Amino acid sequence: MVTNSLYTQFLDAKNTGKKKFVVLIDPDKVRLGKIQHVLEMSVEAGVDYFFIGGSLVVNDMLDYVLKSMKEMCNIPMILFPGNSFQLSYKADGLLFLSLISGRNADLLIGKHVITAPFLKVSPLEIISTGYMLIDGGIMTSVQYMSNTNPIPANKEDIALCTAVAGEMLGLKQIYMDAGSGAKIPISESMISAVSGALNIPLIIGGGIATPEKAAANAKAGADIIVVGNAIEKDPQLIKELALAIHQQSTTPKFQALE
Ligand code: 1GP
Repeated sequence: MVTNSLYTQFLDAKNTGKKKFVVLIDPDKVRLGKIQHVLEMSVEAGVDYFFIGGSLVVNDMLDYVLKSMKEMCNIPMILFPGNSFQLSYKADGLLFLSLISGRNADLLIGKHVITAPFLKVSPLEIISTGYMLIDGGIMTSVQYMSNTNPIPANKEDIALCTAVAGEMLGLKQIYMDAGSGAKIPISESMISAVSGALNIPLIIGGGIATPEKAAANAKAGADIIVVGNAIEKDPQLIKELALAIHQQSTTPKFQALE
């Protein structure tokens, strides 16, 4: 049961230095036997949220997957839609993504205009999110499907200015993503540069495959870490990833004074 709004939870976590761990579920790749195992491990490990989505969802499994997940656990489920068809009222929230690293007008504002009337009357919590693709050393599905160029991995200044512009435009959080299955995840140095300039939560994902990298990202300033691919391959990783990320939570200053 979600008590606070999801975004309030994200902001509180950022302001108190609590690091959050998100498991990404691609509804297309879900087999219900396996998902049950992933959910059990997630509950045990203290996973904070699920993101549900994929760049290209081929099967119409979304409602069914969400319904089954809800029956099995109460970790909040947030849609991370690859396109406007990936909508279900069975989730708790939706990342309303504007692809601010690209110059594809449709993904900056076009799709949003089309989906706005449906989302306005939906029970979902809509969280506006500046979505930034960073080059991950391989052509990812999201890069191909969005028809945009990612920000080069070594151009920290471009990433920083893009994220700050997103915050100034009023977007509520920034999601920097190297894309699912990225060969090279986003560098700690880029995370640190961007995080230092933002007052809103920073989500990092794409190609994170080890607890060490997840911890390093959190230490560098990521507030929320997303892992999908590595968990699909080895669900046992969930526990180690959760521990590595949560251990990077810092004690809030006011508590340290007590
Ligand atoms: C992709 O950030 C997510 O959008 C997660 O990426 O599947 O590579 O972990 P992975």
